[in-house]
Amino acid sequence: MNAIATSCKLITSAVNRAGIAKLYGLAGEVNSTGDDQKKLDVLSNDMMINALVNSGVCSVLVSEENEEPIIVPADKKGKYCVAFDPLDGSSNIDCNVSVGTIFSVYEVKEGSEGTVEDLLRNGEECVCAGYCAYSSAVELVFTFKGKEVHGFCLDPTIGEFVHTRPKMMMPQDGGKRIYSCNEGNGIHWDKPIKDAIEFYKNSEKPYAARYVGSMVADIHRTLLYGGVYLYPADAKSPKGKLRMLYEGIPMAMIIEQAGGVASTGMFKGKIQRILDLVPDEIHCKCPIIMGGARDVQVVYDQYAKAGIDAPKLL
Ligand code: FDP
Repeated sequence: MNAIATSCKLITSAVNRAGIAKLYGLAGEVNSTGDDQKKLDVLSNDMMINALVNSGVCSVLVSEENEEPIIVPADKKGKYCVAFDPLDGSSNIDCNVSVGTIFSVYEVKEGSEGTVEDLLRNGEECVCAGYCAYSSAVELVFTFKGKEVHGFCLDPTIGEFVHTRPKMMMPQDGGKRIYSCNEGNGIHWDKPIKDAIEFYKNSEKPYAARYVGSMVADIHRTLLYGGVYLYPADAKSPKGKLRMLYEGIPMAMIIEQAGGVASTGMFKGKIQRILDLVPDEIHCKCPIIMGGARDVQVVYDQYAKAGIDAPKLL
């Protein structure tokens, strides 16, 4: 956690200086003075790998930015495996909209030397999950398996994360009526998802639409205000868009441990709990419907109307 917190501070500094230090743009570009320009997410990835490898407590790292897993050298190996997206929300980076870091942590299995198999396991076996939101303030939110969710705000005057949100819980009355999804994908959605969105819009108290397009920002708002976040499977993307190991599972663990619901919606023929999924490869995807029970139930009701077996949450 120290290595992750340090990485988040380093990334904060890079995000804050990105415009001035010319960190926007594509990796591989050469800037006006002929120096290699480093894209912000490549830089964030390098800093996170460096901090985690040198922490001495990790064996295997999986990053959104690296096709292959990173196996930590024997002299620095430890008992944890970390999957992360160093800078999530890449389409928002260059226009200074909120972005974030997401991570999940697993323990190396007994007798294992530390291989990718240590991460390809049921979401229930994740021991720690969290995210850091880089926005008007920097907030680190995490939880350990079976424990409460806690939030920390980075105090820039002392460079430390201060415990500002103990025992975070989603609003238990459902909170604000907000639905959050990329409606531009609506044409590809199945009927129950289309009907659920129509329900939100046309209910007696119509819901507000809010979609930043950075998962960390959208989930952070859902956690604090309530509502529902959806990136469902659809005809174009039958597995959804978001990555299971460093988006779906960690956010599901946080939402559930804060009293919410984290579902795949209809995925591979049935409605599943995200934390029951087992990734079949490190960068695999899963659909996501997560938020308060009141609002996830709306989606389940539409599935039930379509004759699909759907849970009753309320
Ligand atoms: P991005 O493509 O900008 O990296 O991780 C993927 C992600 O961002 C999420 O952070 C975000 O919620 C989602 O994709 C946005 O996808 P759409 O642009 O398709 O809405």
